[in-house]
Amino acid sequence: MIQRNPCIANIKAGYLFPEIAKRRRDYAAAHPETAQRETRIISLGVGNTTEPILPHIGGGLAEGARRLTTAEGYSGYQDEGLLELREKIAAVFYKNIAGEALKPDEIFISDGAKCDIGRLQLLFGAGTAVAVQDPSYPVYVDGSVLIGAAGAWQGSGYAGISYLPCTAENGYFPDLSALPAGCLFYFCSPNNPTGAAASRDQLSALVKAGRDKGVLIIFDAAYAEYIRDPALPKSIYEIDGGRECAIEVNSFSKPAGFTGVRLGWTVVPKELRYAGGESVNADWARVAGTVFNGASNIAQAGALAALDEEGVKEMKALCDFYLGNAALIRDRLRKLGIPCVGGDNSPYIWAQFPGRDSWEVFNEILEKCQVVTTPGSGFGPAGQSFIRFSAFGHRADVEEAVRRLARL
Ligand code: PL4
Repeated sequence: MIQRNPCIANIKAGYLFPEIAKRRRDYAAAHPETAQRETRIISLGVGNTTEPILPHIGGGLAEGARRLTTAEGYSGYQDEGLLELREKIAAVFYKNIAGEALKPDEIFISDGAKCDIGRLQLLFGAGTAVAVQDPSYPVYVDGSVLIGAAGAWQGSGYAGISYLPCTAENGYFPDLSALPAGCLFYFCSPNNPTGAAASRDQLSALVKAGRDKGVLIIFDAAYAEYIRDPALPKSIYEIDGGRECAIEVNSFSKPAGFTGVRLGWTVVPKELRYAGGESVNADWARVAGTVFNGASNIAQAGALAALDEEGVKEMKALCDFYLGNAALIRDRLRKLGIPCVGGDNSPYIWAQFPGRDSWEVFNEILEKCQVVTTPGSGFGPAGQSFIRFSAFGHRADVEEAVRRLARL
């Protein structure tokens, strides 16, 4: 018989979000009253968009689908993504970057940020030292385990991963002196799950540490369009030197409601080199061209519409809507005396329940309020005692959920 990839044996059973979905199903099965409207379960758990795609962007998607039915408009594989889309992403999302404008061949269209985070690990392989913000989006760590860059679970973390705590004490920004030289460092801003958006000074320190220590940063900017404070950078390339040390992944999922449409992009600047001097950009073109067959043409047509003036307004309106939900959640938690951060430049609120176990608090909120959340410990050891509240939800559901939180 064929041997199993030994790395799979290292990964803990149950990826965080399916585990939450399972607990929700189990609770519903044991409580038939949750089938009633008044007692139904409301999810502030997974960060999944709920609102319809807005008309201009939706029109782009519909027109993209229609064109495929015509002889003049039909297109097949679009491996590296439409040139027009790559140019428009550079012009709209990267107009404030330091130095020269991004070139289309530095922007790779994908089917979403998560998919590229997984594929990017092929560039570095099994021997790579990996560091993460702790807590962080689980894909960085779980993907590293699957590719063999990290070893077995050791009680509170995986062997071979450097967890850099991001806590109330350090303002949810890690101590960069603990960053190992020559590692791959996953950094997310605005952060999932803490909601912290790094300042210009913090990102300048990150870029300096990256360059001084020969660290390659994977900068996850999936929530950049939620930044409302104009002083906060939306891209690592707004910082001088960012192009020499960082790959950036991003997505239309959260600003345009494309979680189910699937469209993202990855920026790999030409300046990026490995220790041996080889081009990371050239390798990524080779790797992505081998294991990925291009994003949906319909999704790309939608993304083009999202980058029109009207589409940009729609993306802002959608993010503002979810930020309105975030404010409702944060204000209610604060009124209840539960310490929390985030929700101002991000759709996540990070709430602390000192001395408690995250899963125990998750269960209590589910049982007393019929509200699903995400336990902070699922994002890393420093997430213990925290709960993440997601602001993705219908307004009426969020209002009802925050009313119920008074039962805690
Ligand atoms: C649940 C920091 C959510 N099944 O949609 P994509 O692939 O372009 O972006 C995914 C993504 C990338 N980067 C960050 C993210 O937070 C996310 C989405 N995270 C969450 O609740 O944390 C959805 C998670 C989904 C999953 O496993 O990713």
